[in-house]
Amino acid sequence: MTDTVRIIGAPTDYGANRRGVDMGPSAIRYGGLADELHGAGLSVVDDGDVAAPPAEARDPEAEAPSEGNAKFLRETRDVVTSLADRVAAALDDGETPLVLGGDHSVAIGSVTGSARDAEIGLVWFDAHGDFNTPSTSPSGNVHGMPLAALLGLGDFADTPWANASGLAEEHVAVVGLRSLDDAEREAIHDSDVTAYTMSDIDERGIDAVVDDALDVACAASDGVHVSLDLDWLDPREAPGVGTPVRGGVTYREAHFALERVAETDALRSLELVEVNPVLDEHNETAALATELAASGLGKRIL
Ligand code: 4U7
Ligand code: MN
Ligand code: MN
Ligand code: MN
Repeated sequence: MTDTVRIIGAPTDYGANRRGVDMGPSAIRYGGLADELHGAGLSVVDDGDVAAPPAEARDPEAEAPSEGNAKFLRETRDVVTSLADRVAAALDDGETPLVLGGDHSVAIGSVTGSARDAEIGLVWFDAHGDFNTPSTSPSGNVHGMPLAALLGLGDFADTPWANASGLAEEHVAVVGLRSLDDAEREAIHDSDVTAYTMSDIDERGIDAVVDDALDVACAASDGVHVSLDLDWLDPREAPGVGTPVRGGVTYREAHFALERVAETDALRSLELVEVNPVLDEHNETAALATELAASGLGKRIL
């Protein structure tokens, strides 16, 4: 990565059924992001937010993409398209994009932008697989679908704004799984994505699992995008998320994992998603997100 980090906010809640996660970028900035990154010895520029108008402001007559029961797909498409351009522009200018969500559907844009004219790997830290498609999703919420979308699975085979990154399943590792819908479990099995559950972490330890995940992603030639869903952590550490699941990684395990990311020297772009200040306690999940970003971007204690 480069010494300058470019913050790009993607304040969406479309993918999470509109519950306050759109305030994530503000909460993370307010939680001290710039100070934390300066403290890690980095230069920081803030590129502001991509436009994400409230759904009510949209023209109900406008043509909507028709992928099954997926909610707010048109709004999601518009946001991820402009986010992809912003991420690609940051990389063109020699800066490291740091995307702040918003719900996890924004990863479609982050990965697409990061993969423009490049072969990238992906590490996805999450309690969930995010492997649903519009036909399999029990909720219709696109934040449960971004990996399937990026890989062009199911209905997403015909969705060029989502599936055009060229991301290869072989270069994707998902870490920390503990909540999968039945169809997701099957789809992950049928794919060439490498998936590590919380049981893998229990059994082998965070270091072995994260090292293996990074090996998978670092096999791509042009670096790695890291997507960090804050619900990866245990809800005791990160209460401010929309879909908490008990039994997640600890504060120390999360820092350790992000420190390992920095040590690879392969980090191309990073994102922090699913922070919901409405559900948070004294902004602690947002503050935690700032700390983890600093670890991922190279902060060292000694
Ligand atoms: B997140 C869920 F059904 N699988 O699809 C779904 F359990 O980005 C949850 O990882 C998705 O937070 C969680 O709605 C999406 C549900
Ligand atoms: Mn999740
Ligand atoms: Mn997620
Ligand atoms: Mn969530």
